[in-house]
Amino acid sequence: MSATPVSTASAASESGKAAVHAPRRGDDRAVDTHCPYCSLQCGMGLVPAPDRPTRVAVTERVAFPVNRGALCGKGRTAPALLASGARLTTPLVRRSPGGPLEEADWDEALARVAEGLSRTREQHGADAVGVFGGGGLTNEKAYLLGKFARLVLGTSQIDYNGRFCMSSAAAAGNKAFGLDRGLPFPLADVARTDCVILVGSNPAETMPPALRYFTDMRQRGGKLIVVDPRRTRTAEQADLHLAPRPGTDLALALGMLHLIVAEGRTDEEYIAERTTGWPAARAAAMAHWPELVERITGVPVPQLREAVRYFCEARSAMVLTARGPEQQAKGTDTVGAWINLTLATGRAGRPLSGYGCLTGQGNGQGGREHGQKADQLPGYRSLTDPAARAHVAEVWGVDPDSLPGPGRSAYELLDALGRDVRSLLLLGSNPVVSAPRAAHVEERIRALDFLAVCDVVLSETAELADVVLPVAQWAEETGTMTNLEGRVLLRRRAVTPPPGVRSDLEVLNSLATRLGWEKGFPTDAEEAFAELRRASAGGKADYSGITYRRIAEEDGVFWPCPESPDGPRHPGTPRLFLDRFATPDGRARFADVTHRASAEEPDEEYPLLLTTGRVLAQYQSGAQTRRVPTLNSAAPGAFVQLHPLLAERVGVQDGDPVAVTSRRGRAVAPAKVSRDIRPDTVFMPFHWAGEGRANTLTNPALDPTSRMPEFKVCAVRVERADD
Ligand SMILES: Nc1nc2c(c(=O)[nH]1)N[C@H]1C(S)=C(S)[C@@H](COP(=O)(O)OP(=O)(O)OC[C@H]3O[C@@H](n4cnc5c(=O)[nH]c(N)nc54)[C@H](O)[C@@H]3O)O[C@H]1N2
Ligand SMILES: Nc1nc2c(c(=O)[nH]1)N[C@H]1C(S)=C(S)[C@@H](COP(=O)(O)OP(=O)(O)OC[C@H]3O[C@@H](n4cnc5c(=O)[nH]c(N)nc54)[C@H](O)[C@@H]3O)O[C@H]1N2
Ligand code: SF4
Ligand SMILES: [Mo]
Repeated sequence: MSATPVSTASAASESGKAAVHAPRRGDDRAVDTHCPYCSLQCGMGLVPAPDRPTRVAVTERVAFPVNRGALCGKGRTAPALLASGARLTTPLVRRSPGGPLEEADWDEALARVAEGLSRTREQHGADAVGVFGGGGLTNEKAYLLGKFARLVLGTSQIDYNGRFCMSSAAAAGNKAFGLDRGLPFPLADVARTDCVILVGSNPAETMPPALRYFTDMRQRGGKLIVVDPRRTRTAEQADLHLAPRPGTDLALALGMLHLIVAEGRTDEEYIAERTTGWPAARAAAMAHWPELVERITGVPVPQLREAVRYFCEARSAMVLTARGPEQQAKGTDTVGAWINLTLATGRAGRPLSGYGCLTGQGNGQGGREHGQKADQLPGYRSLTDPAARAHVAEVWGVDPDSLPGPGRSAYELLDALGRDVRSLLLLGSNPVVSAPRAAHVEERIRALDFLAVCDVVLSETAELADVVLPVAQWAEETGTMTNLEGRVLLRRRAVTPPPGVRSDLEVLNSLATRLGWEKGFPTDAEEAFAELRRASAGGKADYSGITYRRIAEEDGVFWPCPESPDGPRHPGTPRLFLDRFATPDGRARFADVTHRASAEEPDEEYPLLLTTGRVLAQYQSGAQTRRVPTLNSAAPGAFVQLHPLLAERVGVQDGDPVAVTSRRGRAVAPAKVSRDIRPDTVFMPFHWAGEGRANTLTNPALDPTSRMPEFKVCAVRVERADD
C-alpha cells in the first residue's frame, strides 16, 4: 500500500501534543462523558477550548463511582487523537485494483460501497457478503449494524472482535448461571470481599484505576491470589502468586477443587439447595491429584494448599477471570472449572462473593448483547429461538422467516474471506494486527472482491480497503456503552467532529437508503436507543426501562432493567443471582470438565511456549494509541520477554533482536530479559504490525463452544535474529 494522501504519525506529534492537558479537578463547563478505550469506561469531563473546539482538556469526574476521577495515561491523553493530523477526514477510494487509495467525496465513496456489496450479493448470494464489527462500538451502533446485516444485506455472515475477547467466559457463564454478564456485582464490591483469586488478569496495566479496589481489599486484611505465568505488576501486589504453565489453568482449578473436597471444605447445604451436577464435577476433581496437578502446571502443592486455605477460610470470596484462562482452545471448560470452585464453596450468588469476568473493550459487554454476534438478536436473544425471532421481527416490521440464521464465528469468517465470503464491511476492528494467524488473515482480506472499512484512522486493515469511510469518534458523538459491571452509561458528545467526517450511524443510514431501506436506520443515537429498548424488552439483557435521562441521573443503570409502565420504575440490577440463578430451575450448573493439553504442546522443533497480551501504554491493535505521541514514546515497539536462563541458552542479551518462530510464521523483536517470566515461556504484546507482530505466530485453534482462538498458548522456537 502506498500513495495515500493522509498524513502520518509525525503530524500527530505536533497537533497531538497541543491537545493534551493534565487532568484538572471538576470544571463547571465540563461535559460529563467516558473514556474511548477499555471496559472500565472511566468517567471524565471534557472542556473544549472556546477558540479551537478540537483542543480539549480532560477534567476529573470525581462523582462517577467506578473510577472516582482516576484515569490511566491512555484516558488522560485520549483527546490527542481528536485533533491529530493522523486521523482521517476524507473518504478514500481505490479506483483501480492495485492502485492507490485516493481522496473522494462522500457521494462517490458511499456509491462504491453500495455497489460493491450489492454486486457480490447478486453474483454470489447474500451470504457472500460479510460484516465484521467491534466491541468498542456503542450499543446503538452494534444494534443497527446487526439489523443492517440481517435486513439490508440479508446475510447471516456477521460477527465481531468480541469473539476474540471474553467469549469463553460468556459461554461458561451462560452454561453455569443461565446468564452472561461480566461482573454480577458492582466492581466496588471487590474492596469489601475477603479474598479474590484473579486468574490471568493484569489490571495494573489493563485497568489501572480498578486496582484500587484490590488494594483496598488487602488493606482491610483480605487476600489477593494472582494466577499468571508472569510476575506482572498485578502479581507483585498479591499475597500469593501462582505461576502455572500457560494453558494449564483447567488442571489448576481441578487441583484446587480436589483439595477443597479432600479437606472437607465444601458447602454441602448450598450444593444441595442451589446447584446441579455436583457428582460428576466432584468425580472429575477427585481424579486430579495435587501431585499430578503440580506436574501439569508447575505450581507446587504447598502453594495450591495455601490458595485453597485463603479462599475457603475467607468469609466472602471471589474468582475473577480475564483473558489468560479464557483465550484458550479449552477456555469455556477452563472458566467452568473456576466457576465450580465458587459453587462447591457456596460463593456464587452470595453477598460480596461469586464469579466474575473482567470484560475488555469499552463496550465489550453491550457489544455482545444487541445483535452483531453471529448467533444473536438484540436483548441477548438467540437467533435460533422462534419466539425471539418473532419478537425482533415485529420491532423491525419484517417477516420472521426473512431473518437469516446464525453465521460463522469471527476467525471462521475471516478464514472464509475471498472464498465463500467475497465482500466485507468492517467497523471497529483491525484484524490485520489483532487476529490469530494474522499473515493468513491478511492474505484472506487481500483476496476479497471488495472491502469497506469505517475507521477514525488509516489502520493496517483500512490500508487494504477499496473504500475507507472516515468516522466520528467517542467525544464527537453520543451513545451508550455497557461497562464490565453491566452498567449502561451515556457517553456524551463534547466536541464537534471535524468537517468531512460522519458518524457510523449516518454511514449505516446512507448505505441502507442506497440499498432500498428508506426507514429503520436512525442517525440520532437516542432514537436508535429507543428502538433497541423495544427490541431488548423481555430478553435476558432487557434495557427497556433504561433511558438517557435515567442514566444521567443515576450514574448508569445496571441491566436487566425492564420497563414497568404501571408500577414503580425498576431500579436496575446491580447484583445478580442472590435469590436464584437464571437457569430454568434457578440452580447453578456445575461444569463437568477434565484437563486436556493445549492444541499445540512443545516438541523438539518448537520447544517453548509463547503467550501474548498487553502493555500499559498501548491499546489493542495500537491503531489509536500508536498515534498518540506520549503513549507511543512510553511503549514504542514490540518485545520478547524471556527469562535470563533461556536468554543465556539462546545467547541473547537484553535488547538483542530475537526471532520467535511458530508453525504459522516468524516474528522479530528486541529481547526483554526478565526474571518475571517462567523459563519455559516467552511473552509478546500484540499491539504492533510488521516484523514484531505477535499474531504472525498465534494458533487459530478454536474452543468448540465459544469459538475463541488460542491466543494465549502456542509452541515456538526462539533464537538470535541474526543467526
Ligand atoms: N493497556 C491496555 N489495557 C487494556 C487493553 C489494551 O490493549 N491495553 N485492552 C482491553 C481489552 S479489550 C481487554 S480484553 C483487557 C484484557 O486484560 P487482561 O486480561 O488483564 O490482559 P492480557 O495482557 O491479555 O492478559 C492478562 C494476563 O494473562 C496472562 N496469561 C497468559 N497466558 C496465561 C495462561 O495460560 N493462564 C493464565 N492464568 N494467565 C495467562 C498474561 O501473562 C497476562 O499478564 O484489557 C483491556 N484494557
Ligand atoms: N495475540 C493476541 N491477539 C489478540 C489478543 C491477545 O490477547 N493476544 N486479544 C484479543 C482481544 S481481547 C481483542 S478485544 C482484540 C482487539 O483487537 P481489534 O479488534 O483490532 O481492536 P482495536 O485495535 O481496538 O480496533 C478498533 C479499530 O476501530 C477503530 N475505531 C475506534 N472507534 C471507532 C468507532 O467508533 N467506529 C469505527 N468505525 N471505528 C472505530 C480504531 O481506530 C481501530 O482501528 O484483539 C484480540 N487479539
Ligand atoms: S482504565 Fe480504561 S477506561 Fe479508564 S482511563 Fe484507562 S483506558 Fe480509559
Ligand atoms: Mo478484548
